[in-house]
Amino acid sequence: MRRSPSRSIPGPDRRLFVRSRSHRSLLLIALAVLLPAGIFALMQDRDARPAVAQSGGPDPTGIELGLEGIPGQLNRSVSVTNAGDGSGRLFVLEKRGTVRIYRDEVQVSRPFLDIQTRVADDSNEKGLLGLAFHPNYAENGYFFLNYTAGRGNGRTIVARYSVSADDVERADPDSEKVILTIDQPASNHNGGHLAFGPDGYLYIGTGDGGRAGDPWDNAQTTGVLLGKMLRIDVDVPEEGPPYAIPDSNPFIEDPDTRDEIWALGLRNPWRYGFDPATGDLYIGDVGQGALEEIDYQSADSPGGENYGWRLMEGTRCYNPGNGCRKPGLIDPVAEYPHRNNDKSVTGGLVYRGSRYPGMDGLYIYADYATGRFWGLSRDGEGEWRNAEIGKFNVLPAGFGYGEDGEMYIAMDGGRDPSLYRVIQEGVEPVEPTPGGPVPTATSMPDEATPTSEPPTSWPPTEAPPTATQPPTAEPDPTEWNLNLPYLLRQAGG
Ligand SMILES: [Ca+2]
Ligand SMILES: [Ca+2]
Repeated sequence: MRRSPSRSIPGPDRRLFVRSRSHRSLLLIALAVLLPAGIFALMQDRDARPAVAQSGGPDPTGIELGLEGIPGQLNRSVSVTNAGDGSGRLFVLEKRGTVRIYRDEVQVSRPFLDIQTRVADDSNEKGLLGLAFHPNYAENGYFFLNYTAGRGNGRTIVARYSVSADDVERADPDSEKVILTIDQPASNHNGGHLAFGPDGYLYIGTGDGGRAGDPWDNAQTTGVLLGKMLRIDVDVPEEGPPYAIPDSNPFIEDPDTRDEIWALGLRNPWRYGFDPATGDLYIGDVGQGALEEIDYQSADSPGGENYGWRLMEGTRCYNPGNGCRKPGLIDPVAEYPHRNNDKSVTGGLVYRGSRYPGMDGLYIYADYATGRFWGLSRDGEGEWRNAEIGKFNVLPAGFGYGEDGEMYIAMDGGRDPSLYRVIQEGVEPVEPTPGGPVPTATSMPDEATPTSEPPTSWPPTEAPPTATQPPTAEPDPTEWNLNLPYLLRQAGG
């Protein structure tokens, strides 16, 4: 049944602005001192979208990416992010249903959250897939999860959780408030990522529902939430509906289109992210059998983009095989073919750290199956440039920022290390200046897992990767990524 968020709720833009203005001002002052300008931009009032990106970024040609491993035991880690609370901690998602903390790049032994009993990960694309902390987490303790529940086809659940009242290293597993549920018609293509935009709204990427070729035409069907980018307002009164529709959503006047929809025509937007300096959105949309693509949306976009699937796969007609183009379809800004085992794009992020100024403004993304990385940016004329910048023996599953603006990547597969920090090979890093963000000790040091090894540069000791959880579903030959053991063998080289 169609959810009908109360349109009588006052306009979300105005309400949040008024309600939290004083808190926000204090927070902004504190953050202005603590955080690099890029992260600060993310915290701006939602009414003030960031300025449009100036075109021009580093030429990816000639940039050599490096990865520095951060030791720790992770089981199928798929995402990494920070809480924006000044603690400097990293939070890593494990697909089976746990969230783990790294403090000062050292793994804390106890999980932040364990909801394995609620999460169904009985096939490879199911599980605990996305995590986003509320922009005001430091004040309200809220964070949001995207996971699948129920065996078989199952359903997607987006839910809010809270940190414990008395322990910053523990979330309250009983605090779940379900925000949105989407029934899944097949076990694959569940999207899974979550991200707050610079406007303060929650962006939810949904897959087309699954199987191959979008047999239900979900991505182009505007009456369903599958195959879309959704945009909702979670800052609503506790007693009312769990979310509201932003007044500026593009289809609220269209009775045939769900109000939650921000953009459509996506197949499986497994990972996406906003440039913290500009507010531009980059979406990695996993392709069918031929092309992987990066979709782009400028910060000043009013929404409503149609990224083409299943009419098109990348820049080619898919269904129909000819004459698929119709007005308004948006081509990707970069694509790559299935070749040399490249099979599934993991959308990345724009590097905005302070250690490698030569990569400032470079969008970095990867192929999950081969560990090949590319850099993407625009030249002074606004033309997109794309180049391979590295290839590593890893399965890149999710990119995230540390609180200091540096970029981290969670790798699937269960090896130690499975978490990496991005560096620029052959370039001496600019060390953080005193007075920069300082991680705050808020727990006893003995809660941290001692590690015997400092972070190691790639390659680490060559222990073969092990599939800790063989998928139970029969691999569909058209759906390569159900076959994890195969990929792990590939990555093991
Ligand atoms: Ca599905
Ligand atoms: Ca597309």
